[in-house]
Amino acid sequence: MPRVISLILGGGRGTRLFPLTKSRSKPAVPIAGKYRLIDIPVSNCIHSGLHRIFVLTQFNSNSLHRHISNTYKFDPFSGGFVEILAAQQTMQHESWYQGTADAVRRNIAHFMDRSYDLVLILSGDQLYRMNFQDMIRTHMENKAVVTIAALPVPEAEAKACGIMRIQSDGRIIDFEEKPKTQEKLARVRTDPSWLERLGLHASGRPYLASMGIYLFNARALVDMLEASDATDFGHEILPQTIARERVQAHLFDGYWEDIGTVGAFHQANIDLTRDHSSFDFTFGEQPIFTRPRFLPCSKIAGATIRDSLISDGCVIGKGAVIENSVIGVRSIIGENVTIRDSYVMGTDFYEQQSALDENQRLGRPRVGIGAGSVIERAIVDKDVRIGRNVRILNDTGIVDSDEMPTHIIRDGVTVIPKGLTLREGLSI
Ligand code: ADQ
Ligand code: ADP
Repeated sequence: MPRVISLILGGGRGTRLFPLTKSRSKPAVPIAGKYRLIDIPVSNCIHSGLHRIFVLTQFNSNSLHRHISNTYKFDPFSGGFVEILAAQQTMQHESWYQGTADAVRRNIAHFMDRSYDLVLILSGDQLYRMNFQDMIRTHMENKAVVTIAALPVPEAEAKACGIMRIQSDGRIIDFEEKPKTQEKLARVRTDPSWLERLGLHASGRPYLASMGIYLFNARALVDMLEASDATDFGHEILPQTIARERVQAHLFDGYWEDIGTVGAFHQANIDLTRDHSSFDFTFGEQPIFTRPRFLPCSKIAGATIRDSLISDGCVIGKGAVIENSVIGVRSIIGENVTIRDSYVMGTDFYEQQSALDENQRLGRPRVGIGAGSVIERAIVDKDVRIGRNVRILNDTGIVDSDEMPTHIIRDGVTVIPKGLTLREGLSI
């Protein structure tokens, strides 16, 4: 059995998920009402029997640290751990990781003191289930130096991915990171019927995309990183390695979504509410783990709820209408509130009587969503105070806005940043 260390790339500066990453690191962003992004790759590792995991992130937020230390505990004899490696200023480096390869290079000392055979590198912003043992088998059987997980995608998605061409034995012979021009796309296109013969459902998906999941021979990875100053895997390390070494594709045909932008993140959450959603947190042989909480059942007074997920500890008032939405832990939703196509992340705490009295004295709304408010196509981050009769509708259909004092619109989704107060009657 090879000794494997898993590295989860927990995000660069987090600009694509801003403002969800304004006060927390990307792995700590809450998803699906009661989980955090980091739970997905960590759960996949645990189900694959890989219990030694580092999370590389730009900054270490309180919520990430608390979440990881309260959630992932291993039998002390197993040697398992989930540890955060946050970018930090040293004599040699400015504080930020300059890219994915730079993030790994700057942590070599942390993971190579234990003579691992293989390094599994994962993205922190993807929704999928995969048994990495299958990928390890592909890697070993083909005596590869690097193995890249790959799945077929349509042209619309190809431009945002690393695209490869392979031989019939799975060896990668060409790799183009995010091919933008028609000329580059044509060069890396693969006949779907040929991919079908390899066992993939590839109709209408003529591009074989990298899933951003890499398995490296540990020694080779360290040599590559130490011999160059390349900062990125997709743009530099992988294309350079293909010419010299055996780089293998591990073909994957299941559900996989990159949720690194506000639009994709919103859509992935809303998709979970569908009757036959492609990804399911509830069932399945490999549950996604998260932090256990001691929350009461949700209390719902005569609301109309369709195609929605309601997390633990919510209080939902009379006459509320909730459709195609995800309602996060401890959400307090007033009477006659309407929420559609939205992700309300919930709150970190319940306000006690003294806090409610203080709210009255200050004339500010309580944490939660005030009576009569209407919210559509939005993400309401945690601990937001929304007054009565607030309307979040983006009537004029703005796709991307500047950062406003109350909100920001990204990919047509209105995001209310964590902890903000929206006064009674406000209209967005
Ligand atoms: P992208 O996702 O666009 O493409 P990138 O922005 O490098 O590539 O992110 C990869 C992962 O690393 C993400 O989880 C990201 O948050 C994280 N990350 C980025 N910069 C980081 C930094 N400085 N420090 C720590 N973590 C960082 C990649 C591949 C493509 C592939 C897609 C699939 O480059 O080839 O097709 O993933 O989604
Ligand atoms: P979650 O419970 O969603 O996993 P956190 O662990 O980030 O999220 O949030 C719960 C935390 O919120 C508590 O552990 C506590 O530190 C913090 N918290 C609790 N009560 C309050 C409060 N009244 N004001 C601010 N933060 C609080």
